[in-house]
Amino acid sequence: MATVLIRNGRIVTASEDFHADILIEDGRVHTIGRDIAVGDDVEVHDAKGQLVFPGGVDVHTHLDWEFGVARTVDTFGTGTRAAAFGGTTTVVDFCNQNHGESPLKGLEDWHKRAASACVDVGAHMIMLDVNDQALADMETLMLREGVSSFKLFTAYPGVLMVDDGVLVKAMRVAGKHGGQVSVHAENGYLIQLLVQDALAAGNTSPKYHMLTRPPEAEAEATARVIRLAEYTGTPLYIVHLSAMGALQAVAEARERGVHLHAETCPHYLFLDTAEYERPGFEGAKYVMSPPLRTADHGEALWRGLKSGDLDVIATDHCPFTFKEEPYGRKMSKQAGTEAFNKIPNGAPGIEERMPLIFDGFRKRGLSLNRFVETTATNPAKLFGMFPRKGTISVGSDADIVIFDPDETWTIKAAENHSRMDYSLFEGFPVTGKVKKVFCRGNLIVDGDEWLGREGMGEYLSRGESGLI
Ligand code: DUC
Ligand code: ZN
Ligand code: ZN
Repeated sequence: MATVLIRNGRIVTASEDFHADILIEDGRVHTIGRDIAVGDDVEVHDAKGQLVFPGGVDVHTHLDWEFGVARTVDTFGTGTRAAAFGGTTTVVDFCNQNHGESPLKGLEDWHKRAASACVDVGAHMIMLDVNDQALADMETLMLREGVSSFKLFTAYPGVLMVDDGVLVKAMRVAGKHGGQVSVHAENGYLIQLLVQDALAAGNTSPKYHMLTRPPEAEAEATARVIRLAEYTGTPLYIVHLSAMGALQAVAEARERGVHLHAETCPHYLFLDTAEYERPGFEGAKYVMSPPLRTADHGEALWRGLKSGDLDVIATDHCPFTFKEEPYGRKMSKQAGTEAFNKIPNGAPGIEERMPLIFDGFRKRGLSLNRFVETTATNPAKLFGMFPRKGTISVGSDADIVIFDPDETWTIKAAENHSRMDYSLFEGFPVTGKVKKVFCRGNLIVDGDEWLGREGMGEYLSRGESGLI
């Protein structure tokens, strides 16, 4: 493996901001210092005038994933290549237990699909059928398989939802071995009722997805699961937080000292309910759960990022194309033309996250350190990958992004690298562009050129959930 020198860059981590060179050997950061002298055999990259930060860590993706009758369109190969073009070099993806099966079987299936990954990948386990054997399997997952986080749902009754007793059982087991429970927190029964009401009234268009999943459903479920975590003492992570009532519950719990962390996603920061007023079926592009909220919720989330009540920005990349062709109806929003509750639930974003957040943070006066912290360091710490991932320090994996903070460009789905035929952020002007990306010292993105390959990603056996 080549020895690599990145010189003259401005290195930004969650806590530092300084000019230095980085020498990479055997895929790891070997030396950080000024004016490192090397021989002709070393691959040198000049980062003068550029930022150099750790590769992004996206801890919320659904690649090649069967979701009810739908399936996400990106493979691990296409999804992680897109991630890399956007400056993300670590992905933690959701695999799931199937009803009546062991979660270990779910992980085995996931490994086959994940074999095409171009960047390093870990797995969270979605628990659906939490019987005694599954609880024992959770221990095996943590102790033997490197899966230290579990997702449970308080939404989708009859499909994904678990009751509060199950949540407590899972929390107890996860807590025994330093694991963590993540929760999709929306009140499933309230949503079910509102969906029935809407359909009975003949309201089938995409915007009813939003109208039947009100912020109160999220606020209630978030406050409830926080109390359960408070009782068990197990670290809790709220995924894709979108509503200010939910954020308030997080902030209050933190005041009480609850071991709790929360994630939001770029779409909740940059978009609002106006997207559901688009003509025809276009609103289906924005059908994800929780749905987009009114702009005041977005403003509250930005405040949460400033105050520290929100710790992580991840994508919830759950891609279904808008058009049916070429990947078929199962992978397309068109599967739901009959009614909003049949629209495959999820949206893309794996490639846009880092530049979009960089630009948003700059405009909102959040620091570069906080940008790195929320997009790389915190997720690496919370999900047991730090300091191998999420920072630039001696001994860390050389996952590094060279980033031009001044280049202005426009987001266009047609220029993205995933299989998706739309972007939630189409036409957004962005200042700040990924120029080069290294994954364990390998240059995998050089401008518009792809130098990586499918299968080069390694499986990340993760450890205990860390503190931040
Ligand atoms: N929750 C997710 O995290 N992703 C896709 C759909 C959902 O409900
Ligand atoms: Zn969810
Ligand atoms: Zn998700």
